[in-house]
Amino acid sequence: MVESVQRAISILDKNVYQVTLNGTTYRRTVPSKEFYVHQWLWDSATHAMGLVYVDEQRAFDELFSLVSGQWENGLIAQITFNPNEKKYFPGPEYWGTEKCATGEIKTSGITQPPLLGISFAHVFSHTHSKKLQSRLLLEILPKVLKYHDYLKDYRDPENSGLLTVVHPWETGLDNSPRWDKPLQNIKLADIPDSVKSLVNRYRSDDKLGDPRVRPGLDDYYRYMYLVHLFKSWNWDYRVIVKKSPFAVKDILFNSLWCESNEALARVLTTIGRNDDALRLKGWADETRQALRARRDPVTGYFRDQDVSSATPTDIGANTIATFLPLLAEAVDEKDAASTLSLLTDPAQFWTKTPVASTALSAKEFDPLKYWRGPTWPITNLFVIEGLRKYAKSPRAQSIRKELEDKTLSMIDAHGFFEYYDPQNGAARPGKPTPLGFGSFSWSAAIYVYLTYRRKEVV
Ligand code: 2M8
Repeated sequence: MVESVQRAISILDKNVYQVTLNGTTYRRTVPSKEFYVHQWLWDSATHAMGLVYVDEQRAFDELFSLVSGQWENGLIAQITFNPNEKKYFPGPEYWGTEKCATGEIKTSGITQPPLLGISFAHVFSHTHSKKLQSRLLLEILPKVLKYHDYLKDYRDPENSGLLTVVHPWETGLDNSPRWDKPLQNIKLADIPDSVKSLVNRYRSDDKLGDPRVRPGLDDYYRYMYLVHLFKSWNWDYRVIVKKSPFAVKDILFNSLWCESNEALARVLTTIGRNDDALRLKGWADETRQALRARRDPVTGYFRDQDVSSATPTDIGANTIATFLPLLAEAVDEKDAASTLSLLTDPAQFWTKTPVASTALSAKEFDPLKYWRGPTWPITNLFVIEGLRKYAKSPRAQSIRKELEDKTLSMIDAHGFFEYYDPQNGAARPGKPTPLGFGSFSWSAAIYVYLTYRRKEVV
């Protein structure tokens, strides 16, 4: 264990890089040098949550860099680019967002699940340095709050309590079967040849990674078509949210939104900003209510909704997203037992190395394919923190402890990879199953986080 923590820290150390832009020097951690060579929003939010236990300055730096590319409208992008790297497609030249971020800082044009508020609150409450605490409040908190204003204003224009995501990459679970049907709204025949040939020429994930486990070519055509459309609408999010052919109320994204508002409200209360705290608490409450209504009483699954047309439709795929409402405390006490039974059902999610990202019983389940079955430390982290919320339930707490143990031993035994075979925990290399990219920062950060966090709370 101690040795693994050291190995985790050394991966986080190897994946850091420094860059000076607009006269300021930034230190950031990339997800994996094998492919993901830029800064990703929810990866970095996770890195900071682990780093704060071992290096407060680096946790601060991670967040400082993350908010540096904030757009004028408040958006914090999925990717903040490293100007010196080329291997990732689509790089900065494909987004047409030069006017949106500041000066030399280049970003993609979409966002990712709003874990940032949770990460900020965690880093703030675990930072001992007075100087860093005050820098967190002065230099980072205003930008995180502005990001939340952006999300509420632009992504929930109808004030439903649920934010809309407009790209599978915004969901973080890019290739989840939940998006198969909504993506069918985009007909391949409608995608211009220029977009397809860009993908054909420059796509790199299937060259650097194993094409058998990555999203399909048609998926990539659609991903890049959405980028092309948004660019043609000048990244005007009033238009994008109204017209995007992919528009979804995602359960996972909204559960994190709810808990991020709660977490920030706690920080705001601590520093005496009670009105702001109430505003965010109000958003959390309305989202929690709206999430509750997304539970299908027959199956117990929480259902995402396709809102790209005037008649919203429920999305049927059975995935790990259904456990995220635990984190938002949106699973009523009367329903908690059935959610826990679903989670621990060995025929669905509780595999040898749980939690499978797609139910074993689902027709789309594939133990090796990107977000269609493998176990990911990041989603396990959310399930663990979700179970922690149900403190009064001994069953929830014993499942949580078991999942913490299993997640740590999976990483201990197989190394710090992007994801793992849910049936045996296998990863790369030297294993029969080639999974994901290696030396992965968030697996390392989560290892550190879980190791320390379990010591501080009962
Ligand atoms: C994966 O997503 C990127 C696009 O954002 C990709 O496949 O190219 C996802 O697993 C996402 O959740 C993650 O943030 C990113 C970097 O780890 O990789």
